[in-house]
Amino acid sequence: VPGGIERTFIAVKPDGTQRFLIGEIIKRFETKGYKLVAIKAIVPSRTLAEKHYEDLKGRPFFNGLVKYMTSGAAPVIAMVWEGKDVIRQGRRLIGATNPLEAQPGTIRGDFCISVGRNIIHGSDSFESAEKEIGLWFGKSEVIEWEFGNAEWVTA
Ligand code: DGT
Ligand code: DGI
Repeated sequence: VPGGIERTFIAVKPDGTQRFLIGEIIKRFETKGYKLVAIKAIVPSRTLAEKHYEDLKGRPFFNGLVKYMTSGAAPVIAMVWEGKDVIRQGRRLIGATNPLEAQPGTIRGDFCISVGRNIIHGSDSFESAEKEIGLWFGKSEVIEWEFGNAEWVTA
């Protein structure tokens, strides 16, 4: 439901971790007004990465994408963020998949130049958010908590 409280899966990819962008990315979601309800550093298995990207199976870049996500050269920082319209707003904060089309001011627009090293992932729909949160996190890893200042963020 647009306007509703949603959860989305956001991941800093290994290139974002290598480039010291974890804090910057967390800061953008946090200062926007979203609530971090789960986070972990993880080197995904091949199975997890392939399930995560199953829609892209058959694309010429699929194997390279899975290899880059699973290499272990740096962990993926997997997160769940919660708040009003966070799925669509998250995609807006992230910017277009291809950094050439990502507007300056967006995460990809500000910090990367290559679609194959675009530093961050964000769920693109309610359905993919549900699927991805379930793939990357167990139920007990997602923490329910309330902002003390909620009325100053949402009205
Ligand atoms: P999303 O939001 O993660 O589902 O991705 P979209 O909606 O931005 O893009 P989608 O699902 O239509 O296409 C998947 C990815 O595949 C997209 O990021 C760009 C890439 N892609 C799409 N068409 C082509 C193509 O013809 N050639 C290549 N190399 N890549 C393509
Ligand atoms: O949800 P997004 O990450 O914005 O984009 P997506 O789900 O369409 O694609 C997933 C990832 O696949 C994307 O972040 C980077 C990679 N990718 C997409 N298109 C290409 C690509 N990688 C390469 N090397 N070349 C592509 O054309």
